[in-house]
Amino acid sequence: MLKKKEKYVVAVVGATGAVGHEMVAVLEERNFPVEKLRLFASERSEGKIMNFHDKSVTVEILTENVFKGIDIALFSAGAERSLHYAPFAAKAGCVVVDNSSAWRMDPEVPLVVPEVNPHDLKWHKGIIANPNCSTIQMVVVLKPIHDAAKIKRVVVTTFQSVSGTGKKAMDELLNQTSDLLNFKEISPLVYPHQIAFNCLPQIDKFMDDGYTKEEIKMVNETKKIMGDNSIKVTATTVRVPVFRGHSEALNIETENKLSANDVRDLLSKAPGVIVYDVPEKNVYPLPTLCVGKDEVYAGRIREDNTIENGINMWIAADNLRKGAALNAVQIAEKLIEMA
Ligand code: 25A
Ligand code: L14
Repeated sequence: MLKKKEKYVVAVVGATGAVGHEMVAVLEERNFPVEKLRLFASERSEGKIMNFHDKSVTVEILTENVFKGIDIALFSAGAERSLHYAPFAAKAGCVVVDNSSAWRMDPEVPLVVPEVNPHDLKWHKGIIANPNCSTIQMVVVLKPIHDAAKIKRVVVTTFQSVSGTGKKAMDELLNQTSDLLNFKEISPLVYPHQIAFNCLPQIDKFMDDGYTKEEIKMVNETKKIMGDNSIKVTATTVRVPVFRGHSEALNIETENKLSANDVRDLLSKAPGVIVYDVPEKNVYPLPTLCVGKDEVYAGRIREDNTIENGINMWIAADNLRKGAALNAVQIAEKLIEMA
């Protein structure tokens, strides 16, 4: 459990990665009460300097023994590192907010989006999981709809940017685009196919039933965060040649009737959501719009007349912020509030 203090010793594990960088930026931007910031990565990054509030912080190598004296550690160094190191951190009295998939479905570990289930933070045992980026932005809009009209089923298709995979994937999209425009040969490294000028209906590995792990994550994590196993979710997750910002097409079936205007009204009052929906002026959410923003943008809100109670909408959010770093920092802020 976190003890109440004026300021905290905070660590970012995987600080040099795409999400890690954003974690440091968000801690600074939100003026998180940091007594001391410690940054960890692999030996590849040892000695690198990163800035935090005009101070230089040197990146250290992550080992099992670094966690003594650290109050809060934000992890984003991949699932393997989280599986191995988070228990050492928890044992040393540090509260871990883990951005990987390692602990999310562990029944001993709360999976939290502060706008949806902050109450689940009460039962943590030292490790708290940050959900998958696509799940986070979806549940932020599902929650107010579920509370108002009980969701029966969601059909979601995602349009996910390459930054979710990390820096190497962003380099790959940039290099392939430039090479193809210059009539050069390309050879895919990070993704199984060319990502520039293409769409790949695969995110993460395939499972035996033909779904990808990313699709399964959206199904299971939604039920856990919403605290309701009866919500049916089916997903198709697609990688698109966008650097940053994930978009999703949602089809939502509810128990009780909601008009498109009811949904606009509910979402405009919901925390963390901006209704961005003026079709006659071509106003709808876009990845380019939501980069650097904290909220989930919702638009194209309309009734699905093929079922009794159905709503279609399009949402977009910054996957590195609300989908990862910001949600993790918001969890840490809630922990402080509750301490
Ligand atoms: O293991 P997974 O689960 O499959 O995760 C794979 C990748 O997905 C990203 C993350 O990429 C991770 O490496 N990722 C994981 N969870 C994510 C999530 N929820 C997620 N992305 C979004 N949402 P990343 O590049 O953004 O971050 C990697 C960070 O982890 C640090 N790290 C790696 N091994 C570590 C470690 N830290 C401590 N101990 C270890 N053993 C990593 O630091 C980075 O901060 P780094 O020092 O290894 O890398 C610094 C720079 O080098 C690049 N790089 C990475 N791998 C290689 C590499 N360069 C050359 N060769 C490599 N093999 C990185 O891009 C980084 O810029
Ligand atoms: O957090 O976009 O489970 O490749 C792992 C895959 C995050 C996105 C997670 C990607 C995801 C990532």
